[in-house]
Amino acid sequence: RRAFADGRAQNSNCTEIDHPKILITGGLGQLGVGLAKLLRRRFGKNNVILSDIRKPPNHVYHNGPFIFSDILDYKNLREIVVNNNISWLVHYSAVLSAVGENNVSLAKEVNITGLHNILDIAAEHGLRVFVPSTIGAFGPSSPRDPTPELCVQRPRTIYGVSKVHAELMGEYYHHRYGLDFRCLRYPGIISADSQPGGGTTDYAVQIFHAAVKTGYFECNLRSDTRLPMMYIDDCLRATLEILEAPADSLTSRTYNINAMSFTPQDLTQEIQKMLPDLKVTYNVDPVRQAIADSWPMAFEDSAARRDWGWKHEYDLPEMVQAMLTHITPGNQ
Ligand code: AKB
Repeated sequence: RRAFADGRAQNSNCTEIDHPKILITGGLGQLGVGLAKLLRRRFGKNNVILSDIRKPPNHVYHNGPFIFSDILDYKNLREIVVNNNISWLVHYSAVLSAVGENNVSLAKEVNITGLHNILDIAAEHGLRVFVPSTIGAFGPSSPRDPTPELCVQRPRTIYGVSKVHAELMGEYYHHRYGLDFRCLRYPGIISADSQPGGGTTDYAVQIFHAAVKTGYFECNLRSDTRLPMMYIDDCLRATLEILEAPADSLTSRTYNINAMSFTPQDLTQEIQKMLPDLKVTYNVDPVRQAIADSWPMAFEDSAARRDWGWKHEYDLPEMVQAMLTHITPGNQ
């Protein structure tokens, strides 16, 4: 079932690269719907299939193809790839850091077994595959300010361990089978229209909704916890850029990408410039705090800037402005 040939010769067809047929797994998480919108604008509505195991809200059905796909069901996944002539796969299904610590077996299943299915099917069918990694792939023994591309990676969460595994497996399949594996290590992503689920950086999204709705927010990280963050538009554009980058421009298959770093206190002060009545108190969650204390404070991303021209557009003030423009009391 898992045997596949060297994928190097497959998918070299120019038409497939110019007009890829793309499958996004875990499509109803924080990033899938936004990425589908961006990719559909670029490659055509019907060439981007969003998938998940949950039933989406109506607007998702209206915006383009959506199908059921369970990454733990190898046959189902393979059928989807074959029946839809998929050439690129964006693998967004994952259990995030805080939820993973509460359910290690689920995280192992989704983040490790699910990834194996994705890589095997991608190698078997010569797909280009994008898998996000994260600042969470580093740990307390990694240099934290800034964290370089190549350094000690000994994360202390199952999420981080599974993401290091994904980086290594993807790179191994690239060298062993010619799999076109591409990976970005995302910072915490800040988005207005979609909510993150179960991460350590979630506070940086929740604070905006609370600020607009009630003017009060209880933060579960210490006020001085500095972490790398990125506005969703930058994250999705980076993803499109690495997907489209010519293979010969890539000196690595896994890149850090960086935009800004801030603490809850910095973020509060920036939001208070527009919403001066915002009040923030702190009630630290020890699990999340221990995770955050082991993660990078800032990310070094010169390789992405050099190899494929990565450049972020949103720093803290622009991000706060964009978030408060999108989140109004009516669209909570
Ligand atoms: C999390 O907090 O778990 C994620 C991440 C930084 O990967 N947002």
